[in-house]
Amino acid sequence: MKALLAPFVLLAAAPAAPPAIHLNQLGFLPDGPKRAVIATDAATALDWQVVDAAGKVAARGRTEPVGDDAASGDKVQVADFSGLTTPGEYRLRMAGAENKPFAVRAGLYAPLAKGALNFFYQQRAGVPIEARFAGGERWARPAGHKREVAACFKGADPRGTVWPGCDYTIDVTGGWYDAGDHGKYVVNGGISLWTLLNLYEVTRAFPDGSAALPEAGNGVSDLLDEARVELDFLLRMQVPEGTRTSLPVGQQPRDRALTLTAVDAGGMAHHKIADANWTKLPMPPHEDRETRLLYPPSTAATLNLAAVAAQGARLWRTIDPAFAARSLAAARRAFAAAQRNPEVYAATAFTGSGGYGDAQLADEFFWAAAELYATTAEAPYRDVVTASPRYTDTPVSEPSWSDVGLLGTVTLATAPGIAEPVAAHERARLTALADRFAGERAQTGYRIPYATMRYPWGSNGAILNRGMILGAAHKLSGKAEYRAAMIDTLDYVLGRNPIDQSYVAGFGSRPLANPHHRFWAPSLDKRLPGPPPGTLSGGANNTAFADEVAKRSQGKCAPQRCWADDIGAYAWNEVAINWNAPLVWVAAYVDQAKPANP
Ligand code: 9MR
Repeated sequence: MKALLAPFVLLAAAPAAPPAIHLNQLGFLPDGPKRAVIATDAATALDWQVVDAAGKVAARGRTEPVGDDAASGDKVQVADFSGLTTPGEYRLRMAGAENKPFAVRAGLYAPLAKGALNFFYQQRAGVPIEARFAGGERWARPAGHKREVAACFKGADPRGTVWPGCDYTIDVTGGWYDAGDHGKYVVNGGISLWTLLNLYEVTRAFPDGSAALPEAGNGVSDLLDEARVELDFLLRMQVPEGTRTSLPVGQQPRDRALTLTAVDAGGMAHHKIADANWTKLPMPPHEDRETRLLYPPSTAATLNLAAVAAQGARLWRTIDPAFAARSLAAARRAFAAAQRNPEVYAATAFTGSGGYGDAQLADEFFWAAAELYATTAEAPYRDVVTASPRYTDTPVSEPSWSDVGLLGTVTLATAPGIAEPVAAHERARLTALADRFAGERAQTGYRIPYATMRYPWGSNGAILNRGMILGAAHKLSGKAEYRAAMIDTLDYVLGRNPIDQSYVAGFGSRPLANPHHRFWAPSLDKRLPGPPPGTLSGGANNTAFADEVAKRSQGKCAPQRCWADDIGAYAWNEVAINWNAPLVWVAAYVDQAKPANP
């Protein structure tokens, strides 16, 4: 008996792996939900305690077992301590595990929102980045691409299409660099700018003087000041009136030279201004000596310009009427140019920059028409909206740079002055989508409104864009559930994920440190700074193992684990304006919103 029992006792006594506690490393709002997700092999519920800074137990309870979660590869349980509302600094303890301290505090998200907005200042092209606005000397740098007067790509591209070039140059100085590269893309500038402008429309966040910007104190909202940097640039990207050039019309095979047709391209927008060849890392923007070229106009870029220029026109109408009028005129011209050239798909064979190619433009037409309608109340724009297939479909996913119809929906549902049948129609579609997202949480182990096994490039941006949709729905209804589900998106990016990672630099106990960026690159050159606080990583991606770091994990990582804090991991760990923008939106909205009160 003794002999049999001994090994059994040994086995039972072998220490089980302690549970891994994952929670928002920044902390929780006193009146917000508070949940940790626990990865553990334990078969039964675990007792937990929340202890305060003095070691006193402030809350206790038992976890709720959830089970195996395919997106993380974890077996998970949930500890819910939402009942803890007293501000303080706490730790969560259970079964021999304890996490780093987190806060319960009102105003928790104000610094995050401010940092996330400052990312856009730091990405500005054409102006020096000053220590006093950038958070310190280490982030200061001379102006990059200080005077950018560019010519058009001319000659054969790598797939043999021979482009005519153009007989003009354009001064396209300014705007924001897209990401870790120095391209400035109209598609992607559009959704990013829209997101900041929409945050202004919905919340009036960042009044004058509240952000760290050269323009703070000028009497205009700091959010509008930052947004105008990009809108000024996008307006410059418009093709001069009367320009005839040859462009690819219609869907064409992408593996050979495109057939070009002569068209009137006046009023269209160049797709991008970017380096002719990829530059190596690191590469502070002011040291970039690569040739910069304007790439051919596309219908998608043209509609991005139309949408945000129209949106800007209504927001600056009383603040700067001349600018608003110029913006609206540009939007009208762009929309007309897109109607004249509805099928010029972006050419993507060029080297040196990202493609942002998109074969579906119904959503861009819908979005641009929606913004023009919201600004002008004119029937022809309204008719384009209501005749669009994007008006009657049932949205099931979040907006993205290639799928922008929902941006129009948010505008039509929330902006003043929209005719009631249209506004009501779009409110219903928006809240149905928010309900769907909120409901998806129950299908996920980490309790996020994002139930999928396919994490795309920039999944953190996708998840936060769901947060933005939930926020717009909360603004309309005041439903506490929408705010709670938005907070779930912040909880995820700030550490409630299987790899215990805060994907945001400067926030949380394990923050982002080594994004794919040409200036924030200390792992390549110790003299260069790390990412400034508020910079968001693209996040887990199990759908495109494009870089060398990612390739090593192909077929080996659960979706939420396909990520590394490595500068070489550009498919996982790049930063981008379209991902940081919804972080600003969600953090600023949650900072303002009361649980059941829009
Ligand atoms: O965000 C873009 C993603 O959806 C695409 O799959 C990917 C590959 O084409 O490109 C991403 O955008 C990159 C852009 O092309 C260039 N600047 C950096 C962007 C973020 O990685």
